[in-house]
Amino acid sequence: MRIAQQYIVPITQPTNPQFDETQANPNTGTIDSFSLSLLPVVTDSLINNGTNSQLLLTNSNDLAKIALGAIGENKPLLALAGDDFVVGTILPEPIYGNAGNDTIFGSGLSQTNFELEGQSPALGDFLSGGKGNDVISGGRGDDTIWGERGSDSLFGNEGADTFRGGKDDDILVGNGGRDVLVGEQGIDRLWGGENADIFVFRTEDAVPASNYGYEQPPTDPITAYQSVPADIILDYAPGEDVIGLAGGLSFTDLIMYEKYIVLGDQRDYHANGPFPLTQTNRTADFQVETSLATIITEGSTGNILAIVKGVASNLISISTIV
Ligand SMILES: [Ca+2]
Ligand SMILES: [Ca+2]
Ligand SMILES: [Ca+2]
Repeated sequence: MRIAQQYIVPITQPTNPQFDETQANPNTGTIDSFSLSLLPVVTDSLINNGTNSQLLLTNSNDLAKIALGAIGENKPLLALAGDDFVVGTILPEPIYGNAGNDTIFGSGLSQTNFELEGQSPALGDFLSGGKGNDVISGGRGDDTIWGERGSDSLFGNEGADTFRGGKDDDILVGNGGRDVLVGEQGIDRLWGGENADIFVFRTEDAVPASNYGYEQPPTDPITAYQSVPADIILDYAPGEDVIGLAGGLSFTDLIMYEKYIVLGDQRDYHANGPFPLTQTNRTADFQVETSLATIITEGSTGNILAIVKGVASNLISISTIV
């Protein structure tokens, strides 16, 4: 399923070319009024703490656009503490946000319109959010994106990307390419986007089934609303996407059943992608949606491994991941 174009880069267009660091809001991924072209360009010579094996930013809130070739496979960038805003280049780069609510773009961005620049490289970036609630976009290439601790929003963009959400409740959006999405701990929302994607689940991340869902669509959805208890796939494409079982689980260990679930806020569970991070004109009116869902549980415990929105159980393809 296609993810809307607006999710490719979750930041807003700058309205004022004047650079003003205080206007940046790495927590939400928004930039209110500075131009990307005025971001400090990070090169070897500008880094006091650099060594031959790594580049270090500071423990404050850093804004950094990496110079082409300044880091690479054997020389990662460590943003350290603070809410950092880091933009990489078209080359494959390892970037660690470390502590703080970081915003990381793996590929270069055009300086004028925030579109992805350059051609798709053969190799992708390794992007790690570390602690804190991070916003990470892979850009072009086959990226590896780890949210780690905190409620992270991870966007693969183009290429076959591999995600690990880590602890806490994350948003994983694969976009184009054959992506591998692993939400890990917490209640994660998963969108594969275009192409055949693999959603991976493990025994240790499963949650107690409680009494989730209904046998028939509730007559009064507002009062029937239940919060989602486990990882949920919002755009599963039958015949394309696959559920991958890790950690020794196999198809015979599963029990799958169908329920009607009442999702709220509906806008957070739309098949086309999450509510845009930068869209602030969200009104207070709470919206619910009733949907058929397949609940995938571990037979021995009854724990929920995953919820698949809008798809009957006989249309779901299961595969064991070694
Ligand atoms: Ca940081
Ligand atoms: Ca994080
Ligand atoms: Ca997670």
